[in-house]
Order: sequence, then structure tokens, then C-alpha cells
Amino acid sequence: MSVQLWTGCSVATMQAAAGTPYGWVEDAAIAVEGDRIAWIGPRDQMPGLLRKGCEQEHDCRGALVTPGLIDCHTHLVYGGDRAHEFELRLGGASYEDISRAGGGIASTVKATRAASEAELAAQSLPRLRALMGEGVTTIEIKSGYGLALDHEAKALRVARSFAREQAVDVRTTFLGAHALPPEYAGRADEYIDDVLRMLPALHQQGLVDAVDAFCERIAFSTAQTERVFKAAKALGLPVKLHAEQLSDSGGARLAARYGALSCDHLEWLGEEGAAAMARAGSVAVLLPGAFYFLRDTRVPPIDLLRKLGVPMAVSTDCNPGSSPCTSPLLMLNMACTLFRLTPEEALAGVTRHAAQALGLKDRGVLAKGMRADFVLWDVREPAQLAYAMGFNPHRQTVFGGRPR
Ligand code: DI6
Ligand code: FE
Repeated sequence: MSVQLWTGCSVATMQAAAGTPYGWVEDAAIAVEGDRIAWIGPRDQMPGLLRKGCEQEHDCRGALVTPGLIDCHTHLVYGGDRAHEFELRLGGASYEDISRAGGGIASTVKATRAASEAELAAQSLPRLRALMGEGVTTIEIKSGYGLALDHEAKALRVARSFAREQAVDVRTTFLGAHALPPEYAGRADEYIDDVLRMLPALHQQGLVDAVDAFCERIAFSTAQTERVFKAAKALGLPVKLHAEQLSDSGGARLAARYGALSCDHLEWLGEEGAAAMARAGSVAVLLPGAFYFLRDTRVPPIDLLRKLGVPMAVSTDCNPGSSPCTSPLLMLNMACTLFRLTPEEALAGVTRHAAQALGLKDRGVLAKGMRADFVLWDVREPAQLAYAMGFNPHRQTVFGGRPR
């Protein structure tokens, strides 16, 4: 047995069952064997056998340790940027105005299609590196800016390549039903036919972990979304949904019927939708960056979600149009400031509940048998992670038991 020991730290294990805020362990020891946690707890309670098998001891010198952060909703792989549209919006145009005038997602589709696979990787990698620099160890990346088989495949391959080349785990989501590509203008149902052809082809290439759609008046109807969900279910793939971002379209209720892993955005979520999510066990993924960047004023129904026991995740939504954000720490702050989450809820949102939103049972909390993905921070208490704005106290990330 070869054990790596990490000591001299306090740990926010984020275990709900621990019965302490943040699953807190003072003066902790973490024993790592291979890519798993072999033991974690107060140092003076560690079994002697583990100390004997210890190959190397790392002194964390008073660091706070949390689970590796999980960014469970991103559109990180895209070409170009939309700084010009940012200027237009500052001049008075709305996100929906720009979208209807052929800008918005469509302009990113153009840039993404024009980029070669290598160019797309080169443009996207700095964003991933920024997220990793704030402790991200697992990231979900959606397609949805290719909107044609070859370009969707290209983007998903780029996303998958990051898992091989960087010390990070990547889950890929097919978001073919993100927007109507220009060549299908006025023919949304025919485009959905195309999405239903793309999905099995991409799945066969091993590029799809889950299926998402944008259910909204500027995107796809519930009927169109349901066709995509049916196809996903037929392939045994889990679904999730961009739901009730700009209006209450009934997306959450539909997604819940298909046992969605998560419903995301949710500014316009009503009682019925929330109740359906609670029954289905779907996670509410909150995206305060998009809320902030679009200067939204309608806050997701946080009290209702709390009352119904719907787990809340928090994510960057990293994308060029509504949340050009590569900072999970800033999202913690905004989740607290804008949505009134507690710092503990916010941190659970990028750890335990983010893992649940991706259907991953081996991470998100620090406990025996879990993946040894954790972060050393130069702060004393976890609330400091949500409190500061634009300050990064990240010291080191351990990914699969190895310092990154
Ligand atoms: N909702 C969003 O906020 C992003 N996609 C979506 O379905 C925005 C994507 C973009 O504007 O490029
Ligand atoms: Fe999104």
C-alpha cells in the first residue's frame, strides 16, 4: 500500500451527513491511495496502519481544503467573441433584439464553423486554464455553436481532447437544439429532424454524455424539445434543459417528466415547475453570471427551491453571449449577492450539487472512496471564497491524487 498523506489543513468536506457546516474537519488528515481518498478525518484519529504505509507527507501549512470545483454548465468551446454586441447592448439593444436580428448565438455559430479544430482548441484553452486556475477539476462542456454534424462533432472532440491533455475531467453535452442555424430559417421542425440525425451519429462516436436543449420563445418550443428528449431516452442518455430563462415556457415540467439531471437558469420558474423538479430529483443549476451580464431583474425562486428541497448548483455558464465568465469564485460571490444564497449553499453549488447535476457519484464531497480531487486555498474559512471579488486565493489543486 502506498499512501500519500495531506496534513496541516482544515477541510470543508461538503458532506451533508457530517452534521457540521461545510462538513468541517479541523486539523485534518487526508490519506490518498491511487486516485481515491483512503481515509479523511481529524488527524489524531487516523488509523496507525495508514501512517505506516505513508510514502509521502504533504504539509498543507494551514490551508483550507475543499473538494475540487465542478463547473457543471459551460459552453466553453466556441470561436470568436461578442464584445461588439456588448457595445450594442450598452447602446440600448436587448439580448433578444440582437438575437432576432441574426446576431447573438448565430454570430458565434459563424465563427465556430469557420475555425479549424486546432484553432477552436487554441481559442478555448485559455478559458479552461482560467477555470482550472480557480480549482476546477471537472467541467461540463456543451456543443451548440456548430449546429451541423461535422461542426458539432468538431467542438465535442475539442472538449474531449482537453480531458486527455490537461489534468481535468470533462463531460460533454450535445446541445444541437441551441439555436436555429441560418440555413434552416423558418424551418425549425426540419432542423429538429436534423438534430435527431446528429444525436445517434455523435453518440456512436462516443462524444455524448448527456443531451440539452434551449427551450425558449427565441429558441425551441416544448414540443420540439420533447422530440429531442425522446431521442435521448431511446439511446439511454440523460437529459437536462435550459429552462425558464427569459419566460415561463413550461420547460422545467417537461424536463422533469424525462427525469432530467438538471434544469438550468430558472429565473421564470413557477411553483408547478419547481414541484415537478422536486419530484423528479432534478438539480436547479443557477447561473448568476448570465443574470448579471444580461442585467436581468427577476431572481430564480430560491426560497421555493429551498422549501421543496431542490438541490441548487452554481455554474459559470461560460459562453460568449450571456456570461463571458471564467471565474467560479466570482459566481460564488454573485450567487450570494444577487440570489441570496448562503456561502455554504454556494460552495455546495460548485461541489456536491454540481456533481449531482452531472450524475457523478464519485466526487463533489471529500470522503472515503471518493476521487482525490481537492483544492488548497490560502484562506482560513470557506466563506472567504464567496466573500472576495476578483481575488484568487488558490494555492494548489490535487487531481486524481496528484498535485497539478
Ligand atoms: N442560454 C444562454 O444563456 C446561453 N445559451 C443559452 O441557451 C447563451 C449563449 C449565447 O448567447 O451565445
Ligand atoms: Fe447555458
